[in-house]
Amino acid sequence: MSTKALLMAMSAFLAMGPAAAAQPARGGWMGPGMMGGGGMMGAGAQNRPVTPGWGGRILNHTAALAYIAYGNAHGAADTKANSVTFTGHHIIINLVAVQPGFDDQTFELHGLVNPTIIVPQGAIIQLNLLNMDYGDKMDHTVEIVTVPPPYPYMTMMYLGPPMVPPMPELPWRSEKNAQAAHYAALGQSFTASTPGTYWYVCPTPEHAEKGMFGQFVVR
Ligand SMILES: [Cu+2]
Repeated sequence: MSTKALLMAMSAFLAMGPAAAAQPARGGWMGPGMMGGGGMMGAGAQNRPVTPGWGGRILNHTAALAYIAYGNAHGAADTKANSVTFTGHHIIINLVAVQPGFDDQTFELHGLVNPTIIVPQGAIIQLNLLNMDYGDKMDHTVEIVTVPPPYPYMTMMYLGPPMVPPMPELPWRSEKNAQAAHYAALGQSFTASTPGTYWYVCPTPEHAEKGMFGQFVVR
């Protein structure tokens, strides 16, 4: 399979897999007070390394690198502004949680840390997350909210109704050796219907407090 075909398969894999299907495409931003039912799994499903059957996708290291390559090949990165700007109506964002070589409690895209993500109003967004982190309490997920930073330790209590609810927590990678490890990935789809400045945030306790968030702009 060519690299391009692999990347195409990868995006379709995340976009259309059962894990994504478990997170139904949403017709627009969630309204105030609508928390969405699919966001959280039971507490027992959190804080553990990825195991088969965790409920989402599992990528090996090669597939994880292909996921990153796809993410870095879409959208226009501006290193100075620390932003990635997307155009078009169907947008796939392959966000990474703690890519090897980057600090704890960060998101990566295009090799940028917590970049401002800019999308056009009305675009259908496939927001994917790959957790490459390793270690106790290094499960991560992402939600999009209107509440600006700074965030407290118990971020989730503070954020209020999200515009895009969190996906289930993605467990940390299966083992310390990054080449041999397996990685959790999930995706969900929504429409960026209302212009404005939002934040994408990891709601795991302490993570946003430590800086795991970025701006998400719809314009
Ligand atoms: Cu996190």
